[in-house]
Amino acid sequence: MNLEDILTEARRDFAAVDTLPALEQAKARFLGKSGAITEQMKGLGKLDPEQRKEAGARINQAKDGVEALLKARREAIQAEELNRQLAAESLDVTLPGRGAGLGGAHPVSLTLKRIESLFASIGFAVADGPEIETDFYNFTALNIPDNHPARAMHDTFYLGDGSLLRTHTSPVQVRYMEHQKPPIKIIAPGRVYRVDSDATHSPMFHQVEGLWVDRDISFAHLKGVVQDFLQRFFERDDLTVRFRPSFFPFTEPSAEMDMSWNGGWLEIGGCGMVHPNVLGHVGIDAEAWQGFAFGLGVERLAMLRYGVNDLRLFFENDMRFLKQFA
Ligand code: 2NM
Repeated sequence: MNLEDILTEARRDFAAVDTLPALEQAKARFLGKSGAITEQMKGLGKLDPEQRKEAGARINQAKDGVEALLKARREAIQAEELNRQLAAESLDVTLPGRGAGLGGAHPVSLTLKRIESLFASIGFAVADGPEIETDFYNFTALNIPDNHPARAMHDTFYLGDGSLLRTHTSPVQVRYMEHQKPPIKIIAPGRVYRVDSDATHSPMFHQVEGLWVDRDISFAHLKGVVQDFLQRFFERDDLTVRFRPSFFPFTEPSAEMDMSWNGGWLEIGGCGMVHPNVLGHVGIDAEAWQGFAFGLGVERLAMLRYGVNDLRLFFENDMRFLKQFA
């Protein structure tokens, strides 16, 4: 092959490839160990010195030509690859965004808000306090002494350092009574924790407890407050409540509360007159003051109001469920 043809062929072969590895293979056909240029070099030995010098110069010139073609093609391929990459990675910053999804309050939060506003309308303030509590506020101050079997009833999460997750919101009321003189009229809504987890129990759930301490507060006031609340909460004027005798260490007497529901009765919470020992712990004279207290389950109220049949739906955070409350 003459040098002219080699250059023509190199130009054509280099133009035919469009990747760097393929270009390297094409290069070998001209500059490799048995490439066309290399073969030309090998032929020089057969020439006499005069011809060899001249032929050598022409071969070197052709070699420079091939290398120049190679360099130009290599740079072109690199530029093409860069352009391809830039095109693939490009993004159109002028495209409209997807838009922010509109969220909504969780049904338990909606229920807490409704509870707070209904109690606020009859003069109850909202109190809160720590979810990590001491043994004293969660138990002792509530007339549940050390080693009392009532502590086992509460399935407490202990935190190792002697603190615990509150099992009810009563410690909020204890702390409030420590610092506020009667009359006291508060609700304490919030998270509470118990070692309990199955279809109808969550280890974290919400309670709202109410407390009204004043002179001559009686069970009749308790019944009036709770019945009025439930009637307004469920928007049912004919709703009634009844009490069944029960026991809590922090109230005496104590009762379970039922409300009328679809022709029957549904247990809805517990209540009682605050035990004189509890008032004593916070320095309130039980001869001069009486109080009632009650506790309601917030998820229970939310399930009944919204017709939710499985407690676990409140904690799974499935968007198909939550969207229905937006
Ligand atoms: C209930 C049932 C009965 C209650 C008692 C107190 C406090 F702190 F005043 F003593 N707060 N809440 C109470 C009483 C809670 O829940 C089922």
